Amino acid sequence: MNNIIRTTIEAMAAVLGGTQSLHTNSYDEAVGLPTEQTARVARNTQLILQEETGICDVADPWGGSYMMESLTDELADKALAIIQEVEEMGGMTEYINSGTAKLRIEESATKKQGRIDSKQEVVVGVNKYRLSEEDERKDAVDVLEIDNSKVRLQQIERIEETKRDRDEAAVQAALLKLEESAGLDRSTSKGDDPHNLMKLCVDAAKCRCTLGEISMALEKVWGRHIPRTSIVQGAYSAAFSTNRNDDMGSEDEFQRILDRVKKFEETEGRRPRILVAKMGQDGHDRGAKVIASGFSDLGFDVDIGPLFQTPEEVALQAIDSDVHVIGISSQAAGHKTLLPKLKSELASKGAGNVIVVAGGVIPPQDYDYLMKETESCSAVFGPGTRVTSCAEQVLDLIDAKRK
Ligand code: B12
Repeated sequence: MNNIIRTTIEAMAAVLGGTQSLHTNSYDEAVGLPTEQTARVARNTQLILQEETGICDVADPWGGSYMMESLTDELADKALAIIQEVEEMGGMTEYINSGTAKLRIEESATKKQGRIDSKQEVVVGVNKYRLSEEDERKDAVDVLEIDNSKVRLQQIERIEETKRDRDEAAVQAALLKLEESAGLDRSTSKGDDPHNLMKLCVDAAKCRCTLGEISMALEKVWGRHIPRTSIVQGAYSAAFSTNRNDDMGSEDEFQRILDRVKKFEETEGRRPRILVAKMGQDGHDRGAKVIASGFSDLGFDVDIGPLFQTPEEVALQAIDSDVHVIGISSQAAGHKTLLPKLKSELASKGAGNVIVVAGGVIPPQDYDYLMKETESCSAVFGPGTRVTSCAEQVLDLIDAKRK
């Protein structure tokens, strides 16, 4: 519920800054798709600002405020520094291809997680003023339940129906034009160019080509983008070593885990090893990267799987790398299908002893299904998880297995 207040402040900031287009997220954003009620609250946040406060009647309500003007200046300077870095690398395409854009985002996310976990940055209800577990349960919001197997079947049926009713010759012609245009070695970006890719995509969609077919036509020529997977080193731990005034023992906690990992290495001859993996059609990799970078700073040996793996591929990679733990990051609601599948893949390959933990956007009402009913993972770490405390729990799980 605190998110309603956060969204109001963010929306106000946008309006006061002169935004012309505004989207407000629902307060259950981090636990699932919005329900009708939460979507209405998000929409009404805008309406209240627009129709009850009068802040839209003034062009620049903060104009002349020293604080706002200097913050705006600071923001512009920092943005210009990034733009300059991009230019120096030869433009945005190069910046992306070199992996720098992704790295900068991941660095920033890891630093932010470090600041929150070390309590340098307060998030009310998350790292300060937390409710007891019992009160938290009472305060839980109703999360929209999605039956993903049903949705999958419905989507397959819709695609089959679309394919049945369309003009197949027109479809193939439209896809061929796309492929040809993708193969040209000149720019087609001018709107009146008959080979303009955007225009050809719109034409293809009008013939009812599916998104998969459209992207496959381009993939035939361009191949598939494979993002670099790297760990951001030192960004997470930095927040703990700079927060020396902390009275909550975060630095001690960090050191305690490092010592525990060191001890593990002394007795086992190797460090605890985790494979952080993503399964299914889920492209959200931020949580996985933050966890991988945080665990690495805490002394773990960390492997990262590529995006879009199948449960079988994850099981094989885990066996190949001889990991103690597989950490699955799930944000796109595939957890109830993919985690049980991973468990059976591991069992069928004789690797049922590998510990599986999961994290991400997993509604609390699914925890029992995953941990008890299907026993497909030993722990679930949802949004707001402190990397330090989940690393400790993972070490507990490994220790329990060793005994
Ligand atoms: C950023 C974001 C995106 C970015 C992703 C960029 C990227 N490279 O990751 C973009 C804009 C591309 C995107 C796209 C989409 N998104 Co999105 N996205 C988000 C958002 C706002 C934040 C996720 C995030 O990065 N959080 C920051 C990280 C650090 O937090 P975290 O992942 O929760 O991880 C923490 C814990 O969960 C835990 N954890 C996570 N993983 C693991 C793993 C282990 C092993 C452990 C121990 C712990 C752990 O520890 C972390 C630290 O505390 C969420 C909503 C939200 N507020 O969470 C929606 C959300 C995940 N997206 C959603 C949707 C629907 C989509 C789209 C389908 C939208 C669309 N129609 O196109 C697409 C799908 C893209 C795809 N192919 O998968 C939904 C998913 C709904 C659901 N699960 O039912 C969400 C929940 C928003 C919503 N409420 O509607 N998205």
